[in-house]
Amino acid sequence: MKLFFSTTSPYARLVRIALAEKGVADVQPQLTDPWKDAPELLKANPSARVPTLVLDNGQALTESLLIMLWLERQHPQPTLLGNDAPAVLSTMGIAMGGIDAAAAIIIGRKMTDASFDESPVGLRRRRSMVQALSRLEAEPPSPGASTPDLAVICTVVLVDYVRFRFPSAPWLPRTPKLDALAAQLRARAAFASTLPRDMPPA
Ligand SMILES: N[C@@H](CCC(=O)N[C@@H](CS)C(=O)NCC(=O)O)C(=O)O
Repeated sequence: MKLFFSTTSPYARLVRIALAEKGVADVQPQLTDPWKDAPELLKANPSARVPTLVLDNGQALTESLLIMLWLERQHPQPTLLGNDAPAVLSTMGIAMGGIDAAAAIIIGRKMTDASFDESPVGLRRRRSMVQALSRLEAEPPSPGASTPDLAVICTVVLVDYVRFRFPSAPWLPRTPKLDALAAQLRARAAFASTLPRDMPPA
């Protein structure tokens, strides 16, 4: 299998962590800047977005949540749904909303410039981030003793992405519990090896 990913994408990081936590090793990582429209990525994914996972039979899976759905079906153990799947998915949805909002601001800046942040839509996305982080800080998901579930994975991906993209934003809430959770999970190779960083120069 081949996984198109970038080092900045929180969506690609979700999939990379999920693959690693499930011990799926037969994946060739293909570092790709989706904004450069690499022909191979465009062929596999008409939206030219990462993550895109091309299976051994040539079928391409796109969209992080769909890739993780396939992964959970294909490799049920260890499960990423924890002991209480609806609770895990509910918390995951909050974190995913925060990731979508943060990514929307970064993409919005590409459409206009930093003024996007304080446009009506930009402010709405900020509010989504603030609300998601505040809700998660009030009830942080518990990492438990074994494989972290999708609520934990998604929350940590959100927190690390926010710190990466919005390092000193004064409008963000303080989230000491979430920061501690992210720091704790960094002890796991799946998390440490995928921390967001700028893409290397082409
Ligand atoms: N809903 C998609 C979002 C994927 C996405 O937006 N990826 C970004 C990188 S963070 C991308 O490839 N952007 C290129 C583009 O939008 O043209 C998912 O969950 O996988």
